[in-house]
Amino acid sequence: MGIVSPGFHGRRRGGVTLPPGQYLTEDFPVLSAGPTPRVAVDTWRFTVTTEFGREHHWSWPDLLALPSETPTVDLHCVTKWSKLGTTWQGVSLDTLLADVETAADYALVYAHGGYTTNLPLDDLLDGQAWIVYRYDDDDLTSEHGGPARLLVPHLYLWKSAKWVRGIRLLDENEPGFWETAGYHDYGDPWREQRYQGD
Ligand SMILES: Nc1nc2c(c(=O)[nH]1)N[C@H]1C(S)=C(S)[C@@H](COP(=O)(O)O)O[C@H]1N2
Ligand SMILES: [Mo]
Repeated sequence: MGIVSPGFHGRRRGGVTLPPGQYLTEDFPVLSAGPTPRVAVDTWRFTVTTEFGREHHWSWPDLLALPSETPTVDLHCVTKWSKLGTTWQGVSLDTLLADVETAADYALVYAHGGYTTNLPLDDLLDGQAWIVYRYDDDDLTSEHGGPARLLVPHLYLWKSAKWVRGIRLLDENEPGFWETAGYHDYGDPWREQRYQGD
């Protein structure tokens, strides 16, 4: 055998390499563990709480006033669909966390409706994650997490909490909703980390 590249275990389909076990879809499936919460922008607030208990808040106008980015990214759901080349608009977590003093290693993300998901803080930084409010040149629909959701495309899509309302920065890892139910703590699609032990 020759070169082992990151996509080595992926599947080639029409010139596209997908993570192992994934198939391509053109439509945009909706996956929600419960009912779709209707979150109003006039009361919307995003809160980052540090490991010291210090809170940082952003209102909807605060969020829209921050410099935004338009990432085009591939999505990989643990139920095996992948959707390539999706374009979003939102604020990078680098921007949101720029003035947040923290030495935490972990993040626990909170959504309206009670959903949570965890990831290392490093995975929210360096251009890897956004709070997005537009998809495909339209306001984000509530089904897909509007008015705003987290987007962390390098991990399985369950980490991209819809209807996001806050992030707690933690010294110790705390598993979220699916992670507590047996899904992988990290969830790297290229290493096919679907379930605990993968
Ligand atoms: N708040 C919340 N966020 C969530 C979920 C959820 O049930 N509640 N489902 C996750 C899962 S499993 C997936 S695959 C994606 C689906 O996003 P979509 O419905 O926009 O395709 O949202 C993730 N974020
Ligand atoms: Mo999912």
